[in-house]
Amino acid sequence: MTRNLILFIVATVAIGMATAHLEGLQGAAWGQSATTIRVAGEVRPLVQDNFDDNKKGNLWKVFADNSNCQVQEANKRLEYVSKAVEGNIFAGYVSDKWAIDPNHDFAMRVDLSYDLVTMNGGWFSFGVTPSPDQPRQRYVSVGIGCVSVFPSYWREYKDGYEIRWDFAGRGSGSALKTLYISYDSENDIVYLGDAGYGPDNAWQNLPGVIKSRWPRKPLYVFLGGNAENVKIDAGHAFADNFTVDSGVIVNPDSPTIPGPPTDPNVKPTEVTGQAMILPSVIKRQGPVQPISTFLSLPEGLLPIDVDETQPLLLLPGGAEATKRTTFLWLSGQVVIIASFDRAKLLETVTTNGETTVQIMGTLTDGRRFGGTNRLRIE
Ligand SMILES: [Ca+2]
Repeated sequence: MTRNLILFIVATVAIGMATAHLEGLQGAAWGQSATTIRVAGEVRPLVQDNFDDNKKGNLWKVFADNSNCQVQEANKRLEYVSKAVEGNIFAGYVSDKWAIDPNHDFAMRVDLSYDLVTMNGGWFSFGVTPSPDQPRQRYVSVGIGCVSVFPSYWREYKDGYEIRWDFAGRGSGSALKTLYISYDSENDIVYLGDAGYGPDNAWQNLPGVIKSRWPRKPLYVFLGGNAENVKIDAGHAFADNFTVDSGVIVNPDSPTIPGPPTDPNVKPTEVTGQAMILPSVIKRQGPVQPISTFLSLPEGLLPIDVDETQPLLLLPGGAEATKRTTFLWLSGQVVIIASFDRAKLLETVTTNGETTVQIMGTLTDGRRFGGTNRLRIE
């Protein structure tokens, strides 16, 4: 794309932005409705639950191996109760419609209490799993509990049939401990401990687990108890003050790869920008010119937030950009200028007249971004 054309598009769009809303588009970065979740970088903590409402909010889903154990919010905390039955039975909360992006560092903590002293084992732990429907199949966790009348800290990771664990005594002091999990994404190291975040506070380091084993999987958070033939009554094993202090929260239910959408009137994007598309009239019999697009993203994003390894698409038709340039515009907003061949659009839209087209791409945190505008086919 020539510099003159870029300047022309920029000037045209700058005028258009000042005088009109295109399709009424507004910046709409993804966020949960729960006031406790906020988009990364805006406010800390990102996610917090003190359980003081004594009822499960919309942050969580309940998972339980069977009806012999359960978690329940009571007494302003999350309590685990269990009957004494054979086997190792787990019940807990699993994050619902939110997860942590393993492509960024994160840090989270919780207060745990476990005051039984028994021969058989019982624990309360928290951690992350890439498998929200089967959270006991794959996870990294740390917790406290007791086995062989030995009150202990316990960390574990499981990946299918492979289970690795370690433990350390926690003495006869307070049953209430604050535990910390933090993650160095670049080096793929999980830090677990009871003193704080990072390597300086870690009781244990777990390298090569999260991204090496579960690449690009969003990490669901879980909090829960498990017991091996131990009767645990209410108040003996509980969690409180769960907090994600840093990280990038994603909505894992949204596809992270643009699908082959056919209806651009359906709003498929999670981050909506303003799009301009030139020419505004395409003549089927006219000269075969590329389609040029200009997309400005909501404030707060940076050029490095755009994943240029993922395709930028023009819909309908799904043509990939033949050229694309991303930069920070004078307004402080990210602007993406791109060129597309027109053939796929014309093949897909067979009827002449006004049609809505959309530009769609992906951010490095997995969210999709896009913008729509109208053009006329003749
Ligand atoms: Ca509480």
